[in-house]
Amino acid sequence: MTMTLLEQLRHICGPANVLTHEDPATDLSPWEQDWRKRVTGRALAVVRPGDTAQVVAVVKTCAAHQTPIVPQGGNTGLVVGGVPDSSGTQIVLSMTRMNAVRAIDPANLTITVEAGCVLQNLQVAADKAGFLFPLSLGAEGSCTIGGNLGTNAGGTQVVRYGNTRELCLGLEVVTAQGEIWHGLSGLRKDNTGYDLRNLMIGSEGTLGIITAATMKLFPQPAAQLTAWAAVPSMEAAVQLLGLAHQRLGPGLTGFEVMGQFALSLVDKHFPQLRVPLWQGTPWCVLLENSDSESESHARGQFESLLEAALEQGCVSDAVVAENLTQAKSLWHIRESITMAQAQEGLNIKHDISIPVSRIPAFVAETDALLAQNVPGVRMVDFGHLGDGNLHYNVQAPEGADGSVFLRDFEDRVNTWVFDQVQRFGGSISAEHGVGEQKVHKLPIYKDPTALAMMRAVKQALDPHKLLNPGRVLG
Ligand code: FAD
Ligand code: 2HG
Ligand code: ZN
Repeated sequence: MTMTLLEQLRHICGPANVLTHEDPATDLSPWEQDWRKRVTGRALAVVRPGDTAQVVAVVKTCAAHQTPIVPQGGNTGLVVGGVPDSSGTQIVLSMTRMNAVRAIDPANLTITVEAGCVLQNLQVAADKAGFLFPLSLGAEGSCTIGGNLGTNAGGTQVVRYGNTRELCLGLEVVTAQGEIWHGLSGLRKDNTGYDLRNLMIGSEGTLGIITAATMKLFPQPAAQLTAWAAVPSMEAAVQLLGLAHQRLGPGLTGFEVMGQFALSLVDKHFPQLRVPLWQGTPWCVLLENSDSESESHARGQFESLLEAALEQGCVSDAVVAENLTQAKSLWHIRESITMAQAQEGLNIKHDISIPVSRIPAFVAETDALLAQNVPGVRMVDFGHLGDGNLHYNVQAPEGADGSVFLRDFEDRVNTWVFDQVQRFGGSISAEHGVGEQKVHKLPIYKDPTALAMMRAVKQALDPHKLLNPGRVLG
């Protein structure tokens, strides 16, 4: 007697790890709905493998049944890349049971973890071993390292440590054919052909399933100080960034910009967070100085940087956190902008990068363009200015019906913004990825030869479009 697909999947992962709509009491929405609640798909099943061998067996079984697989980690992605479509024919491959720390190699400065390991747990494991794992983002309490690698996530430490790609030394991957690529080398140098690791990173689950990764560790800094500065313009923020690079060198580990309206939303929705200095200034900047010497050295450097900035007029006021608790509160304000914006209502998100030098002109021109075309539009601008990465988000006018605003304006606003990004030599995704959301925009804004090469790679590695179909390349 031949087993059905679901019977086979239950045989591989155990009945408790194959969730379906057959049981009306089972709520699959945590896996079917994206974080922003913009899309709710319907999965044939949510399958939760416990080890790499089970992933192999699931992939082979799905391939035999021509059943598409949507890899999923913490489901915090912001571009609709990790949820199933509405057909009811795709399985969600939830990696969260595969969350072990496999090994720490202190001499090699590496940690090897399974893909479903929650980022915060990875940070804690590194910390307990006396090291720093610097990847840091607002969703770190629930996103997974597999998802971070899948999207090549950025976050708030990129200015010093790079994005997830730069933190990764090796991968274990299950291919669309159900083979295992044992690539957990931990090598810092390996010139034996094409760079498959970097091809997999940022492929958003369309080229292979990452089951484990070897990541870089760093020495813990002796001191970490945080400052919050009011700046009179975006030009001034860029000037401050230059000064911070000059004065702090590799000590500059964070440089975030936040627009006044973005901070007003945090103040409105989370008044207990007590946002400093935002009322009298168009922009605030959050800076972090990590020092390998001592706290007093770091404080001295910070004070002289801020004095110079005040003298030059690129800072109008500033506070330096007195202790770790204050520093954490300042970072918490920054990380609360996404939630505050969600509480304010439906919005259009942009995750763009532009050469830092051109950001002031980009913002001035694009703000004017949007204000002219969408009367009353409210800009929620913030992000990783140190990396030239802005979350140039657009909120509906005050009192407007959010869904009507999206219906009438989302596509046009995207086009206005992306055309500007192209004109300024930027990218339409700096860190969140393409997912389903920007799939129709990629052919417009990506170099055609690059796109053709990407299609050839997809065809070679996943000819039957088993892995996350409809994402990245459509
Ligand atoms: P998911 O959302 O589950 O999946 C994301 C993509 O990766 C999907 O395409 C999925 O198919 C693929 N994928 C997941 N696991 C695997 C795997 N094991 N193998 C192959 N493919 C896989 N992003 C940033 O870059 N910087 C930020 O500062 C940032 N801040 C955020 C703050 C908040 C409050 C929220 C909600 C999100 C934020 N994000 C940020 C976006 C998101 O958290 C990141 O993209 C994160 O890397 C996604 O991880 P995840 O485990 O939730 O992945
Ligand atoms: C951040 O930097 C994230 O906080 C989310 O990338 C950005 O909410 C956003 O648009
Ligand atoms: Zn970001």
